[in-house]
Amino acid sequence: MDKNEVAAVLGEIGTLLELKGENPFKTRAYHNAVRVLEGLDGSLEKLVAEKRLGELKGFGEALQDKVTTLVTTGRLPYFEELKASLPPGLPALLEIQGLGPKKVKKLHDELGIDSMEKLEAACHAGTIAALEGFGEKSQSKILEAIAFKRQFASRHRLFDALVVAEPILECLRGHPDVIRCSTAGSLRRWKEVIGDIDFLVSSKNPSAVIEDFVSQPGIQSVLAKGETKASVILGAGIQADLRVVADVEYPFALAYFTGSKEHNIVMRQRAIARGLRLNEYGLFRSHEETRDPALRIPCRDEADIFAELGLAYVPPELREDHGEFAAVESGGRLPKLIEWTELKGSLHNHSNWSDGRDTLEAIAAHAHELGLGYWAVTDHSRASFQANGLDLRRLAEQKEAIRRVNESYAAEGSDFRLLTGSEVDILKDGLDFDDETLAGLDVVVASLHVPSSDPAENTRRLVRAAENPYVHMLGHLTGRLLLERDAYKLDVDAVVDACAATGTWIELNASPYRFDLDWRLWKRARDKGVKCVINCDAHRLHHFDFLRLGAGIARKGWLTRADVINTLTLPALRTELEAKRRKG
Ligand code: DGT
Ligand code: CA
Ligand code: CA
Ligand code: ZN
Repeated sequence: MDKNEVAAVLGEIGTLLELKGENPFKTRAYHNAVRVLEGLDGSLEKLVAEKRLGELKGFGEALQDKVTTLVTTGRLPYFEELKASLPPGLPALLEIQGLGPKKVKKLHDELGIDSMEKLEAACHAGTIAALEGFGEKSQSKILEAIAFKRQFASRHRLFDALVVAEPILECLRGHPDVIRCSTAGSLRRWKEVIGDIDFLVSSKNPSAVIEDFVSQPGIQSVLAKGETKASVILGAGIQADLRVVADVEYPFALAYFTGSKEHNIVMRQRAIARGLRLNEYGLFRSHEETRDPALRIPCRDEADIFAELGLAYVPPELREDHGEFAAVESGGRLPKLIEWTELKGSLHNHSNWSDGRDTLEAIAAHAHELGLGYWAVTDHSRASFQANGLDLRRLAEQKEAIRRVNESYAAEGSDFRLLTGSEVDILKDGLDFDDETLAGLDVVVASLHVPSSDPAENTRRLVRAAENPYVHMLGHLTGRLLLERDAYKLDVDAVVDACAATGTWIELNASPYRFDLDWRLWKRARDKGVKCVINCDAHRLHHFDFLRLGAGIARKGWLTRADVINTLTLPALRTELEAKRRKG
C-alpha cells in the first residue's frame, strides 16, 4: 500500500472508533496520523524499511505496527475486525449533513438505527424529535438531507465509478469460468457522470461467476440475483449490474449493453433496412424478432457487427448518435482519436506554493518518473488569496526555484523540464498580473474564478482575456463542478470564437469534477480551429492520473492527436508557446 492508501485506512479507523464511542485521544491519534502522512515528503516504504516510523509526530508503537503491516502486507486484520464489528450501513449515515459520529452512535444505541431507510422511517414516526439532543428541527433537517442525498445518490462521477469498477473487472478477468469480460454502459462510453456500472461476461458456468460476484468483499447489498444476471450495491454506494452470456452472444450483448440507447436504435434500424434483426442475442437473418441460433450471423467481435451493417468500427466513446453514423457509412472512416499515452505533460497544475500539496522537486520527480517531457507549474495569482495565490515577489522566487530544479535535470542529461507559469485570475477589469509579468513566464492560463451574475459580463471578461497576447489558454472555461455546481452563465460560442480569432487555446480540464470544456462542444470548437490542452489541474501527485481521464473525454469530443497541444514534444511546444506572443 502506498502513502495515500494507508492514510485512507487510518482515517477510516479513526471514524469507526468514533462510531464505537472510543476515547477521543485514541481517535484523534488516527486523524492526526492522516495529516502527518499527507504532509510526508519522502517515501513511506523507505521509513518502514528503515524502521524509522517513530520519527513521525504522534506515531506511537501501536500505530507504527499497524502502518508497517499495511505497507508490507496491504491488509490490516485489526481494521477488518473493526469494520465487521459495526453494522455496515452505519458509516454511510455520517454523510448526512449534521450527523457526526456522536449522534450516529446515539441513534444506533438508543433506536437501533443502522441504515438510511431506518433513519428515514424513524423521522416519519417522530421518534427522532423525541430523542434527547435532537428535537423537531433537527428531525426535519435530517429528512431534508436524506432527500438531497437521494437526488444525487443515483448519479456518480466517472472517476468514482472507475475506481471501484476496474478492480472488479480485473477479478472477473482472472476468474477461471470467465471467457471474455468488459465493462459496458455509460462507463465504457466514458460519460462524465454515470448512473450504474455495467459488467458483461461470457462463460459456460454463469452460476459460478454470479456467486463470486455477489459475494465479493465490500458489497453493501445484493439487489437481485438470477441465473444469468445480478445487481449489487457496491461499498461506494454505486449500483453494479452483471450479465453473463454464452460466448457466441458476447459481441452482440457487448454492443447492446454499451449503448447508448440512441446509438442502438440507429443500429437496429440499419439492420432492419437490410432485412436483418439486431438485438442483445445476435444479428439474425430474419424479418421478425428472434433469437434462433440457426439464423444468427456469426460475429467474432463488435467490429464484425459493424462490418455486417456496412460500417467501420465505432469506439465506445463515440456511440452517442452524435454524428458517428454519417462518418462511418459508405466507406467513411473516423479520425484516429487521441490516446492518453500520446500526452507529454500538463500545462495547468499547482504546487505547495499555492494550494497544491507537493513541492516542486516532488512534482518534477513524479512527472519525470511517469516518462513525461514537461510539467507546467501554474500556481494561483495574488487575487486568489484563499488559495494562497502568489504575489510578484513569490512568483519571482518560484521562477528561480524552478530554474534550479531544471538545472539538476539538465546536469543529469535529462530533457525533462518544469515550465514556469501562472493560473492568472481574470478580474472584473483585466488580469491579475500585468503583461510584463506574464511575458516572463513560460505558460499562462487565465481563469475566471469569481464570475459575475451577468452572462454578458462573464463573456466580455473571457473574451478580453483571450485577446491578451500573453494568455496561452483559458482554464476551466465554464466553471462547472459536476454534480455540485452548474456552469456559470455565459455565451460559450462567443468565447470560442474569440479564441479561434486570437489563437488562444482552450483547456480541457481533466479533473473528474470538471471535464470542462464539455465534450459535446469540442467538435465545433475544433472545426473553428481552436486547439485543446488536456490539463490535470493537479493539486496532488495522484492527480497526474487525470491525463487518462481527460484523454477519454477528448476522444468523446472527437479530438485527435493533432488537435491537442500537449501531445507536442517540448521543443515543438516552446515554438507554439511563442507563436501568439509574436503575432500579438
Ligand atoms: P447510466 O447507467 O444511466 O449512466 O446509462 P447506461 O447507458 O449505462 O444505461 P443502462 O445502465 O440503463 O443500460 C446499459 C445499456 O443497455 C444502455 O446504454 C443501452 C442498453 N439498453 C438498456 N435499456 C435499453 C432499451 O430499452 N433500449 C435499448 N435500445 N437499449 C437499452
Ligand atoms: Ca449503466
Ligand atoms: Ca445498468
Ligand atoms: Zn482554477
